[in-house]
Order: sequence, then structure tokens, then C-alpha cells
Amino acid sequence: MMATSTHSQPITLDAVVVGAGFAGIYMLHRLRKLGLRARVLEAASGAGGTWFWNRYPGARCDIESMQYSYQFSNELQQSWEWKERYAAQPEILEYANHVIDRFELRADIQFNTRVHSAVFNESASQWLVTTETGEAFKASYCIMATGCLSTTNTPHFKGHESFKGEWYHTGQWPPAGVDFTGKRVGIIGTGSSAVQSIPLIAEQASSLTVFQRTPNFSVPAYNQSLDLEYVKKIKANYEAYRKLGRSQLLAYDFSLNPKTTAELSPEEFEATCEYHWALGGLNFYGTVADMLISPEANQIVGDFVRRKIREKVNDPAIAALLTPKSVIGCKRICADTNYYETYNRDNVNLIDVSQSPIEEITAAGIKANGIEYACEAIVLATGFDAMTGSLNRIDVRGKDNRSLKDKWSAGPRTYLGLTSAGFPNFFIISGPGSPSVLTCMITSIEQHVEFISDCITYLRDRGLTAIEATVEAEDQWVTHVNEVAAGTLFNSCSSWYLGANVPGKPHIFMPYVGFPPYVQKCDEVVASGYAGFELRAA
Ligand code: NA7
Repeated sequence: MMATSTHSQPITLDAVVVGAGFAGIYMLHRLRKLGLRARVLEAASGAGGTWFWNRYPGARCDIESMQYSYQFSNELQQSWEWKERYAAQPEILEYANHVIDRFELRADIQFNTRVHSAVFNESASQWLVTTETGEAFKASYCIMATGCLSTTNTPHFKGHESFKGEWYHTGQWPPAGVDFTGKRVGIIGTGSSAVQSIPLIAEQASSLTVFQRTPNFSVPAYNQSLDLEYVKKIKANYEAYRKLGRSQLLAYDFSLNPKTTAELSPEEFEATCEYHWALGGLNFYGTVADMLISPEANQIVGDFVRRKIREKVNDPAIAALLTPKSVIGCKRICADTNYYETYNRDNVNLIDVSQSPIEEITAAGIKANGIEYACEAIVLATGFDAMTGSLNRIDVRGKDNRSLKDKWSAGPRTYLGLTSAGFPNFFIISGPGSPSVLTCMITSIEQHVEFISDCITYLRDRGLTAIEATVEAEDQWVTHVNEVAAGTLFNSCSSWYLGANVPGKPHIFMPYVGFPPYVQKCDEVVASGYAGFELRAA
């Protein structure tokens, strides 16, 4: 049985890990292998992180299942059998739990435990982590595996408390599911969560009214059952396939046309668009090499999708509303099953709230553009306070009692997206300033977990008790992350990558563009004996 503590009687560990998603699960496995006493603290009643909470209808990963999985154990990747090209949320959750049980990790994961604060004691070189119920843990290392898309963005709408019907947020969906049969449903938002759930809610509800502020680009996923021969072929050479994935910019294998716009005739350009469209899903990022660099290339690719939308949607006025004017790929492209086609149904209504925001929520529905739309249920598909939201909810205090939230008030500052100056022995898995959300998350997570466990081994082998990023290294890294992003079109729209979806959040491009150069930089840092860090003995 797991030992419990109180604030006055903290439990002493080597490492505390916050969060039992894919990052926390693998981190615990590695810490155990080092022989360390570690515990994972998780707010939810089960493991899986983002995949625990996002149970909305149609929730599915947009990276193929043969790649969206751990690669640290060949036995694991050989034995697990995915059912579909893109795994649905229940299957991903089942996989997370399988990994926990396979590696006997459950005994060190404490569920229903929300962390309130993490405070560094400099003289003891130790973190004191306390929970909302007053439990406390002392540990040399504090590792945040709190996830990038885990704190929901719930906009405040005037009058929301007066609504008499049911409310749901896609990112906090009830585990028992929701039956919309015969109900008039309103959904706010048209990002990936909405694009996946709208076709299924529309099939159940008596009517579905979609409130759209900004249309998104979506490409067909072409999901299907996995072909056994295809799986066999990958498994016969899984390591090579994984290596290929890691060598790509987004840390997964997709079909990339190496040619740029200047090297393609108009006919060839059209052919590469059709080819990548037919491949399905995020392969569409590979249409042309300069799609996210050259505005001309982006315009051509975007126009191709705009044409496809017009072909799919019967009513030209609805098609026009659904057609994004923005840069394609600036916000993550959605991968759908029947999204645009759903607007041809008689029971689906699209309301444009781009010119004037939703006015209020009334007792009976949603009021926009002076009209009240009756709803018995409202779905908020309004996204997340991404990348920094969950970290900022915890009162993290480093040297001199300095708060991480205060330090990051003008935007997150990290060295390598892994550490922050002034916060010794504090690690963030897939933090801002690392490739994280632009990549196959599990691959990025594994790279970070291995960096952290190797770093802890290095310190212990040398009798060192603390590692801390220097301010100079951090400043240079933040500048570098921004310079790399500035060479792309990622800054040209109001995306959650920039923090632009949450009112008052500083607008800073948070992820690092490019997995291979990032890994190379991390490897160089390690090879040089942790350049950019200060290492200290007791
Ligand atoms: P997203 O992509 O952030 O989408 C949220 C949607 O909600 C988006 O269409 C927003 O419009 C809309 N939104 C947010 N606030 C409002 C208000 N106040 N009024 C109207 N509409 C609003 O979140 P998702 O959960 O769909 O996807 C997140 C990631 O998960 C996705 O990128 C994939 O990586 C998986 P906006 O565009 O801000 O005008």
C-alpha cells in the first residue's frame, strides 16, 4: 500500500513527477530503472493525461498509430496491436494502461492528487511538493509531466450561469459519455476537437448549431482498419522505421515532397497537392517543401484545399463561411472524417461569429448576431491554455522563492524547453521552447525523458547535487527559438502555439520548429558536459 503523508510529515523521495500521461508514465519507468524512489502525482482518477480527459465523440489521434506509440521497448512495440490507422481515444487509453501494467508502474502512481505547489529549498537542494489536500513530498528532483494540452480554455460568456441545459467541454468530457439523441445541441469552436466531434454529434442530435469564429483547414484522415500485411512489414523493421521518423522535422514519418515551389510546374504542383490529399491526414504537410516558409507556396496549397471545401459543401454561402482565408498549417491542420460533408445535413446550422462575438448564453440557448438559438446542450470545443496553462496553475517557486509564473509573465523562458534558470533540479517534459506539439508527442516525450534520466545519472555518478540552466544560455535559447520560428509562416496567425487563443496571455511562439536539429543540440549539450548549465556539489 502507498504511504501517505501530511504537510508536517513529508514523504522523502528522490523524484516527484507531476502527471501520469505518456510523459509521466515513461519517466517513472526510467527513474525506477535507475533505482530511484519516485512517485507520480496525478489529478485525475486514471492515467493517460490528455487522453484521459478528451473523451468527446470522435476523439482520435491525428498521427498514425504505428508511430504514435512508445519506441523504448521493442517487445512492447512488437506485441501491441493497433486496430486502426489512427487510434481512437479509448484504444490510446487502453494502451497507456497496458504500459503501466506491463512495467508494473501502478504502485507508484497516486491518482486523485492535484499538486498545489513545488518550492525549492536551496540549502537542502530539495523540492517540497504539496498537494491540494495537504500531502507533502520532499525530493531532489521535481519533474513536470503536466502536458501541453491539459488545461482547458473556457471563455467566459455573459449569462452562462443562467443556462438551464447541459454543458460540456471537449477537454473534460464525462467518462460515461453523453447521449445527445433527440437534443438540440450548440457547439462553440471549430478547431480539431470540434472537427472530430461535429460529424458524430450531428448524427445523434435533433439539431446541431455550430458557432464558428475562425474556420480551420481540414483534410480527410481516410481512417481505416489497419492492414495486417502493412503492420507486419513495419514490425519486421520497426527500428529502422522509427529512425526514419526521428530524422524528420516533425519526428514522424510522412510523405514529404523535397521540391520547392520554384522547382514545380503548375501541373506538378497540382499533382503533388492531389497526391498528398489522397494519402490522408497530416501527410498533407508534405505537399511541397516550402509550404510553411514561402507565402506563394502556401497560397497555392491553401487554394487547393479551399477548392476542395467548395466541392464538398453544397451551399456556396456555407462553403464560403467554412473556407479559411489564413495561412494553411499556421494553425495545426485538422484531419477529419466527413467534416465538411456534415454541413450538407438538414439538421446542421453554421453561425458565423467572426464579426461580432457570441452575445450571451441565455436560459434556453446561445444568442449571437441578435438571434437566440435554442439549445438543450452546449459543447465548448474552445481548446486549451496550451503549453504553459498547467504549469502556471501550480505555485512553482525556485531560488529566492521566485515564482515561475512571475518569471514567465511576459512569456515562457526556458533553456531547451526542459529547464528554467533559477529553478535547479526542475525539469519540464515537452515544455515551451522544445519541439513538443509540432511533433509526434510520444517521440518528443521519450527524447526528453531520456535526457532527464541521463542527466540525473550524470549528476549522481559525479556526486553532484544540483543542475541549473544559466541565464545566458536561457536568453540565447529563447532568442534562437524565436529566430527559427521567424523563418517560417507560423507567426502569421492567432494560434494557440502563440498563446493567442487565451485573452491576456503573452504572444510568444512557444514550440521549437525542427526535431532533428533540436535533438542534435541536446546531444551536443550532453557531450560537452552540460554546456549552458551550472552543476554543483553539496
Ligand atoms: P483549438 O484548436 O484551440 O480550437 C478552439 C476553437 O474554439 C477555435 O475554433 C476557436 O476560435 C474557438 N473559440 C475559442 N474561444 C471562443 C470564443 N470565445 N467564441 C467563439 N469561439 C471560440 O482547440 P481544439 O481543442 O479544437 O484543438 C487543440 C489541439 O488538439 C489541436 O490543435 C490538435 O493538436 C489537437 P478561434 O480560432 O480562436 O477564432
